[in-house]
Amino acid sequence: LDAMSQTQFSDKTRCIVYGLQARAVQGMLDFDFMCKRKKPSVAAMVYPFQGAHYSKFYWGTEETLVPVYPSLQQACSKHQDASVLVNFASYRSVYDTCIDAFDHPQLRTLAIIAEGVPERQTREIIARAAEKQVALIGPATVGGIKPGCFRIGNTGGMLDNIVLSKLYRPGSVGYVSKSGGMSNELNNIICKNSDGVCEGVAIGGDAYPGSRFVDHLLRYENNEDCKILVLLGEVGGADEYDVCEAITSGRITKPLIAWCIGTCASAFSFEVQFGHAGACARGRGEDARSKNQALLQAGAVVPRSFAEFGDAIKKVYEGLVTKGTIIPKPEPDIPRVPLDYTWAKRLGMVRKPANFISTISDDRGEELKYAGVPISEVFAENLGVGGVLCLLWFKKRLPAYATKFVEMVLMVTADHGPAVAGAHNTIVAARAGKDLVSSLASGLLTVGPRFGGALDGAARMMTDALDRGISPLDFVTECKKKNKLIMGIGHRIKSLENPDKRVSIIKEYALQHFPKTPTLNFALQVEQITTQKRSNLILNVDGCIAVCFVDLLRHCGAMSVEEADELIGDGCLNGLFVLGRSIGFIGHHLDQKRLKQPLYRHPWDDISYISDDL
Ligand code: Q5B
Repeated sequence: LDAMSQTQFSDKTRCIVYGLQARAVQGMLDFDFMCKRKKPSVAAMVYPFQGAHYSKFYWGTEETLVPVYPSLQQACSKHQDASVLVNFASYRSVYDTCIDAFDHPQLRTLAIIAEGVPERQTREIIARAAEKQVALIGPATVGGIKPGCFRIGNTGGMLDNIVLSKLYRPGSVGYVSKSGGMSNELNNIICKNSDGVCEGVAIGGDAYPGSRFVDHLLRYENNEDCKILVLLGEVGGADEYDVCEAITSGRITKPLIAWCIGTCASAFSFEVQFGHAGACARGRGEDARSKNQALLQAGAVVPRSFAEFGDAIKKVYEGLVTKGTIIPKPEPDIPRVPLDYTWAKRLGMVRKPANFISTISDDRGEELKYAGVPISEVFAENLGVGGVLCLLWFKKRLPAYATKFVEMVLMVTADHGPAVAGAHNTIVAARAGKDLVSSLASGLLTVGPRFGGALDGAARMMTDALDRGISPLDFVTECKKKNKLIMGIGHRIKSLENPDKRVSIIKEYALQHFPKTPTLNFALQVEQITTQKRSNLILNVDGCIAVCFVDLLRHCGAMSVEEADELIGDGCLNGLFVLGRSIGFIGHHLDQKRLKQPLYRHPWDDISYISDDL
């Protein structure tokens, strides 16, 4: 009782918040700002799962940093002006954190928000708090609010509610309730029927609250700014009788308007358990009707029903104004606190152009979607990697022969041994101790016009010649005249004598399954001409995939020729090689790591050191 009676929140009260409760902390800071506090009420936060760091919050329109510490010990030693702990620890860890808090004498009040705290633990916490003279609010509570001074956590609700209930400036009514939800209702009722709230606390709905109605009412009795007391009790427990005793013994002298919720319980033929753990009449006199009767007899103002609660407050308030006990103060300007953008947007008050537009996937709803297709449907319809690629790259569902072709491309391009440029670089990077992503990136950065990156160029050159209607021979001659290599033609090791099996696989599938293959046919005629010059000037794997893909996109029926050409122009064909070969590069990286290969150094005898007079 002593500890509780010493508790007086002021506009200098500072607290430590246990838990990374960013929304609650922002709400407290917004309240502080509205009340024109000089300093934010939250001195620090405690979060044991990360090292010390800062968390960013708004202070009005500006931004401010609140330090976060891994332990209460550190938070307390750095912020010795903090006297309140707002404990958001869950019911699992709340006991340990409270016991820890009792070792820090600077913490004079603990607000315990967690619901479902085991009753045995709550009773131990209460006993330890009494021993250490620490005031408790909760458990299972939203907390409390002292307009103009201090707000515990989310008490009072959203900012618009704070404004509507005028909680940014003090009134003359002190209330205590069990329920956090009903405390919001009280804020509203009191605001409408008097000059507003002086202080309000929700003690929580558990059977063993850390502080009781009478503790807070006695505090309000001793607070000269508080002229009217309000009690909202409920069915269950006998704490209201302590209040009756305090009135009859003269410890409470200020007018008290009281009501116990749950009078409807008598309409049931059995004991009714209301929402709170403690809200069940377990013995005689614990029902709401008996308690209302006792409060009335003790001298409290008890209306006939909850519907008349506001009228009762108004009557008492007006009486005190007439007597001159309360002198209504002029209303200050309604403080403006900038609305958070997300909230304002939800209310339809603001809009802004987005910096990004994205149309291929959406993770916001219940289920991830690829181009509008829910992921469950992707699996139900067995779309496979090929189908997923078509959704994400082309935003189209392509026919089964096409998605199979995509998968074939990924398979044939997956690797071509350790000697090719990209695999070599991957291996060298892996052996230099680099991580997987770096080795992969090193390999991928070699993909270009000579190695693996000739697909886009091949598609462009062949379709351009085909669309212009020139013959394969004229095309080859034209390129020769312009000294231009034909992209997709030629290979370092593959030739007519040493044919590339990958090319035959791709080519044969396309000829067999595609509706039309004009670009492939054109490229094959070009190959006949170039191989006459040198047998390695074959249609290579890049070239073959490229021309087949042009035919696929242009003639699969899912898009127009223009759409297909635009996709190809945007580089999707080289993307196929990059994607496929990433499989191999990752394999080479893992292979080198598995083999514990040392740093690679190129041998001197494999480098021609040529004198500088060149
Ligand atoms: N000549 C690929 O050249 C290579 C000609 C040509 C007309 C051409 C070359 C080339 C275009 C790019 C291309 C993809 C550099 C290749 C790939 C993936 C890979 C790789 C792997 C894998 C090979 C000798 C004579 C010269 C040239 C003429 C050559 N290419 N004429 N059009 N395209 N191709 N790249 O053998 O008169 O004697 O001066 O750049 O499609 O990267 O496995 O290794 O899976 O990893 O070094 O398959 O063809 O021949 O340059 O000495 O030229 O042929 O003008 O004529 P070579 P060069 P001339 S697939």
